[in-house]
Amino acid sequence: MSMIVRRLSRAATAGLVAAAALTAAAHSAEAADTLGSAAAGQGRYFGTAVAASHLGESDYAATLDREFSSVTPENEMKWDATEPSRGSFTFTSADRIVDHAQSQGMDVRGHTLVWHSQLPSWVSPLGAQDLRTAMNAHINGLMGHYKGEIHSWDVVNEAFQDGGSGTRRSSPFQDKLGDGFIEEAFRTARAADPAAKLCYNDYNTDGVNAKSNAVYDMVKDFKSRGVPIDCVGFQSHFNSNSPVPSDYRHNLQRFADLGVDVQITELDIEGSGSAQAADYTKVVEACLAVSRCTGMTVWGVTDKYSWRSGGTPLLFDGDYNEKPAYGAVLSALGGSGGPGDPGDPGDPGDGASCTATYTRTADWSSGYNGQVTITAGAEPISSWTATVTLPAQQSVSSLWNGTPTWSGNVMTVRPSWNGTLAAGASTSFGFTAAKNGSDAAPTVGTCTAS
Ligand code: 9MR
Repeated sequence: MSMIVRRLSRAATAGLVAAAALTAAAHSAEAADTLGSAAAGQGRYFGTAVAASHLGESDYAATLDREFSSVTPENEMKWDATEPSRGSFTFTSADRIVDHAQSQGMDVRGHTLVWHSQLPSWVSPLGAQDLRTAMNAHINGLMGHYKGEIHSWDVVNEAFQDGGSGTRRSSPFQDKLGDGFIEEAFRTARAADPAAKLCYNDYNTDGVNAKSNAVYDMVKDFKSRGVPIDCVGFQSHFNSNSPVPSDYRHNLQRFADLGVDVQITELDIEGSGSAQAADYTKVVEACLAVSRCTGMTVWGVTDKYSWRSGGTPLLFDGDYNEKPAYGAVLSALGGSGGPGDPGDPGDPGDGASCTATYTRTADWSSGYNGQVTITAGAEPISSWTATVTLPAQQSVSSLWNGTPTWSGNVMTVRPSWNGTLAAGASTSFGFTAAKNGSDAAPTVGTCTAS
């Protein structure tokens, strides 16, 4: 058997849990106007998925550390990352996240122990008995390493089929071990770390439907037979094809009524502006209306690193500006100091913010028309400034709906008549440029607002 590369129990060896608890108290006392502290005021955590590879980026880490009270490693605790070959555990990336979280007084959600996806190739060919042994060894290896350090574990992830039938999804575990694999995983998990909340986690179970009914029946059965389960995670990946269900709160409540906690585990909502903000408000309000909804996790810090980055589904844009959705969440959580309040640590200026995006609206051989759309953040604004850097050869012959000043090939544009924007509202300016041999796109810099 190969060497198991792990410390037996990080908490036991380093006394980190006690240290983290102390820092946690300081964390929530200091920051009264952040997602984490506002949620704490409601008795909830507010978390985010985190990638170890971004922790070294100062703006990423600053936003993470300021706003969130819980983290979920986005990929680093998955089977392929932690046990790439049988019996050989590697925790380097996951440890980085856990260490970072603890140094900031944040809690950690464990994601995930048994899942059909991101499985290393050695797992699928195993015969039934061997697979059972490997599954239990994996649970014991991971949970043992982090014993006492994880508030909730996604023990089994996405074991039910999408669509109308409410049947189990085909996977090596389901196909070889049968329906009982989930129960076995939960029993093994309870013994491995009795302090961790044990969750079943899935998507498209956010409203009442055949899939959520099947999960509901399983949880009910587990509770009636004493199979250890403490919580159900609702991933809550929403977009126009899968909107926030109108019976979301009702669905959370019916699970809670079975005697389990519910958690919103991977929240993201594609969209922008006030419509996205309104959807986020619905989700937060649903959780707050269910006393056993113990916390929410968004699936990433910034739009630019989201698994659905094209859908801009998160609370901070690619420049870490607070989006209207951020203000909506903070306010739904009862946060006292949203953007615009003096003292809001996320926005130390006057709270005004904006984003600028560029599109080419017309194109011909010697020139083009460009358009820059300015969108106000979570607060109304009375003015904005956007910079546009043109390729050196190009020159601008006319500009409308804005007032430019020039420094070399950098054009700084301020409003002409269109400085005042409501929260989340947009305006745009346009310009005609001569290519002079370069067809490259201009670069739009950070938008500033007042
Ligand atoms: O966000 C994760 C992405 O970086 C990975 O490439 C992907 C691989 O499957 O997993 C994503 O996270 C998923 C999560 O683990 C389970 N629920 C769905 C999430 C989004 O796909």
